[in-house]
Amino acid sequence: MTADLFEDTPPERMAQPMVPGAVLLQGFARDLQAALLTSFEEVIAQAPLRHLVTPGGYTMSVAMTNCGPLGWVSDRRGYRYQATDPLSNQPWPKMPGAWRELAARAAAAAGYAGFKPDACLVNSYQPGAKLSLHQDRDEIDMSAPIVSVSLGLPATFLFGTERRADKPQRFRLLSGDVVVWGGASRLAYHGIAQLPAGDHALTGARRINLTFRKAGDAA
Ligand code: MD6
Ligand code: FE
Repeated sequence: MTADLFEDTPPERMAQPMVPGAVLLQGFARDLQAALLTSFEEVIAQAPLRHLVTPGGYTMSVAMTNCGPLGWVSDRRGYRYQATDPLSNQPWPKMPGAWRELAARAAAAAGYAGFKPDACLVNSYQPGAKLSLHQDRDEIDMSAPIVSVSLGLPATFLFGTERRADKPQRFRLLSGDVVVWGGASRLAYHGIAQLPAGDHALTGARRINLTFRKAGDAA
């Protein structure tokens, strides 16, 4: 992390604890937004965004794809990580080096040194899309955090506890914000409230989210 990245960000806005183990790094990726979106276009040209079906038979309103050695997929058989894109049976696109480095820097800034993601789930929300409360528990190594980068339209992140019934806290995520999440909060229920209509200078009527994970057991 370099000091000049935050020249115009007051220190108290830099790293906000959300709950124990989870930190909101406001504007951490601000200077990288345009470059991230360029490589986003390259990733989705190789592995198109698609609306996955849940094991229960619902089509997700969020469009998803992946890059990196492993990708998260859902179908009638369940949720899992796999090395190939089921649409092409080819490996997922390479994780851009600048993405991996951003994720590692953000994790370190939040107290999780040595984060080496092997999966990046790419989510695209159009107005009206939402992500219901869920736990991220398909990863093998729960000691690694998850790093989540928001781009484009603002969204409300719902952040609960390990009990689904507990009322979630709400956090507003803006383009360039990074959430790092692990430790005691690693299995907290979370989701994204229905995305309001809007138009963003960089993404138009869309919110893009990149979540970096250590999903597999390879070093
Ligand atoms: C999103 N994010 O922000 C969805 N999961 O679009 C997630 O589901 C998520 O942001 C685990 C950790 C951070 C996240
Ligand atoms: Fe999640």
